[in-house]
Amino acid sequence: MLKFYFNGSPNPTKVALFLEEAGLPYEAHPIDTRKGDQFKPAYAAINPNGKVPAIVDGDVTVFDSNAILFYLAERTGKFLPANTPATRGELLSWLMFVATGVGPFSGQAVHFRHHSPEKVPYAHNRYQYEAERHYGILDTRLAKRRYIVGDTYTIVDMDAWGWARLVPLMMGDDAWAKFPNVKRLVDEISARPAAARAVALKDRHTFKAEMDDEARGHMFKHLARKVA
Ligand SMILES: N[C@@H](CCC(=O)N[C@@H](CS)C(=O)NCC(=O)O)C(=O)O
Repeated sequence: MLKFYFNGSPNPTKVALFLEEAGLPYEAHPIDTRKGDQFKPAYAAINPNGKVPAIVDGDVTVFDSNAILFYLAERTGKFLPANTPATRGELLSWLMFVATGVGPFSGQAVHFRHHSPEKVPYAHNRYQYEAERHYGILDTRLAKRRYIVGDTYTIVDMDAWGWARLVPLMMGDDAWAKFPNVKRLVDEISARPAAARAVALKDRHTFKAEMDDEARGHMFKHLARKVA
């Protein structure tokens, strides 16, 4: 059976959404990143990047949420737009936009807003600005269309949903007012039974809740190093 390595954070949760939507049977393997499970040798052999999510599907191993969504969509033929060259171009463009822009900038915006041990106004401003810019692009895209690519719900919507659910955590409680169309899509997806199951998956396991020195030691290894 497909093995899914996860915790309750945004990147694994979008993969959980796909697995639940597609009805694919899977074994859930918790990786407690606040306890350092991501660096254990058995998991490092699956994901050398030391992050979640990853999957092992028979003799196929895939890490990175975006790669996994694409792999699973191609493997099952589900949640892809119509297969025309033009739509494929859009699919790849928007998938990579989420993978290389929305995801990383969202992560850094959350980091410098909530987790940075020192206040760094320049970094905070840069990542808030870039997060806002990326969600603004998605919002404009969604102003005239129901889904990000094609006419149907696809992996690109799932990909964006993973982080977009956390817009208020990322940019403040009133941030949704700036992105009404993204909010509409997030609300539509979150109302799906598969999304409720994906979000609830983390509750079947007890993950370390505290972001204490142990957790920071595992997740923010740069703290132990001073670069020139
Ligand atoms: N590009 C990767 C990023 C994965 C990632 O940053 N995962 C976070 C959780 S959302 C993680 O594992 N953090 C633990 C750590 O940094 O040690 C993906 O989309 O899967």
